[in-house]
Amino acid sequence: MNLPGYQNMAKSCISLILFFSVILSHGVVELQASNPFYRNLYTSQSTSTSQPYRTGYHFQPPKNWMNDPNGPMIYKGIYHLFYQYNPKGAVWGNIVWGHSTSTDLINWTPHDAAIYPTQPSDINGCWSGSATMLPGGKPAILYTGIDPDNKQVQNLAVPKNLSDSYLREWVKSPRNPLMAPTATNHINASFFRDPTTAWLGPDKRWRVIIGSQTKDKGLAFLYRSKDFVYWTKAKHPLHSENHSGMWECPDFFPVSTNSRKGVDTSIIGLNTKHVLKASVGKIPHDCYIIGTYNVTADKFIPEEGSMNGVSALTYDYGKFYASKTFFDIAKNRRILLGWINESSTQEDDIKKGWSGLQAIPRGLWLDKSGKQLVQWPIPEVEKLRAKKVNLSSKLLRGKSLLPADVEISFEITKFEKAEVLDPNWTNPQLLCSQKGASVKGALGPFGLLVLASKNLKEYTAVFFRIFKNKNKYAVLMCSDQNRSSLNNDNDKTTYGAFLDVDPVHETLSLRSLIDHSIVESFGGGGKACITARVYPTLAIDDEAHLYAFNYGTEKINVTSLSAWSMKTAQIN
Ligand code: DQQ
Repeated sequence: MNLPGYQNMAKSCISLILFFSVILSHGVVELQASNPFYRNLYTSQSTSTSQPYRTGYHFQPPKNWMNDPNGPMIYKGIYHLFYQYNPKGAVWGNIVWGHSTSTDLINWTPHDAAIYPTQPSDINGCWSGSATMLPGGKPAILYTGIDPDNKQVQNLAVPKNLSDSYLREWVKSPRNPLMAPTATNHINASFFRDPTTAWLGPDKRWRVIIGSQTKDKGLAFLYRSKDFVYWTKAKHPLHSENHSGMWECPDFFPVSTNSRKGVDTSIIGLNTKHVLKASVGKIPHDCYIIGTYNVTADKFIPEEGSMNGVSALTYDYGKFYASKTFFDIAKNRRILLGWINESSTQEDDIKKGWSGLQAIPRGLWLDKSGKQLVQWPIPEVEKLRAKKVNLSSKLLRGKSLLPADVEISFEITKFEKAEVLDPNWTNPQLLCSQKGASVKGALGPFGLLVLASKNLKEYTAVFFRIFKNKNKYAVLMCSDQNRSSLNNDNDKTTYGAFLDVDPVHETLSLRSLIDHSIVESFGGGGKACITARVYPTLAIDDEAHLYAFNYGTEKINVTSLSAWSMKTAQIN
């Protein structure tokens, strides 16, 4: 079955009063223990219509500001998420480590803040950092503290009580800070932060990298330690790149070359490659480079690519930043967590009393091409799937299917009329902005309209376009937020990515996790991810509809379509 054009679709929508509609005409479808200020940080907040943008299954604290995920780990079968949190308001500031735990990475229980300013070495803030499992299964956290002179320094905290699987209390090292800018090490005290999970070399020395910048060069300083307390800066950074600016929240980990299974951070060897990721503030995106790690020389040797520029490999081409992975030893997988910030104004954030979400945790592995990573929502999220709608009927209807999880696959049989990709069209985001969802093409735009009002005055379009590129075809994936809300104060930037899928021989798939004010989309089975934040004024709750569409001149087959409404997760 092919899909009807936009205008026809609009007419169809108006005539159909459905909570959920898929119009298909051609269908085959976050030491210290007891500072009372940092206790009871949370009072519950309702998710009533006065709060239409709070999520049903994406992690967020009950109120206030949240940014980077910190120190994710699994300890005694309990997953821990710490996060940058402002206990005093909905804007960034007063940063402490919020803390929640989970048995499935989807349902979360809140705890008191785990790490908050108590020492000179973190008196002005406890910024991002990571957890490392020391021998004997003892967790240790390295994090950035802001000292009395506003210098960025690195600190250590360890659990007060190892028999508490919830790791509720943390003790800071009396030797903090362990790593600091000095008169002789040439480190800029404003650009020295976000230690990674440490890895152990065959020489029994720990290594950790810290994000930094020298002039316009982004870099990852390397430190080594025998005891996790005394750290020495290596002569050379692990890696650096001119003109890439500050590298925030670096991450460095091995991936298997022959399996989707995760690899422990300290494994260096056969059948692995290494990934270096940096949150490049000036873009701002989480970019990564695939390469090999020579532990003897302590050098990362990139295969190709960069941390900057339009062709940089990026975890997510929409809103997704300061991410971090951890090795889930219970399920032999590497999990990626990332912060999704708001697209609304600061005034609106203050009014609603909160700001910031976490993406659904994603499994992450090396694609079989060896040239890029693949990400996919952890299967645990599927437990929230409730009512299912699938291809069995031409016109699909049900009660409100929002929040939702939607998977759709497309098949293209005729490519003759595909537009030719201009060699100057190298920037996919720009191309998506120029050729938004309402610009008719040949093979596309086709995809999903989500969080759409009945009259299509509001919708977010996640779609594909196919171009002829020499002897092959290029697939563009876009998320167009232009019509996402009648409120024009929001950032409605259009996002885009080229998707490494051969549409002649492969099915083109799209999955979108739709949750009130977030649309997290995965193209080509997770080869390209785009996350958007949107704030509809009409398409709220039962008035939010979902459509499949094709606004290209050529026929597109929908080979499968499954959509589930999602149960509400316990989120703090
Ligand atoms: N957020 C933290 C920093 C990090 C930045 C401060 C990235 O440690 O560099 O809240 O979002």
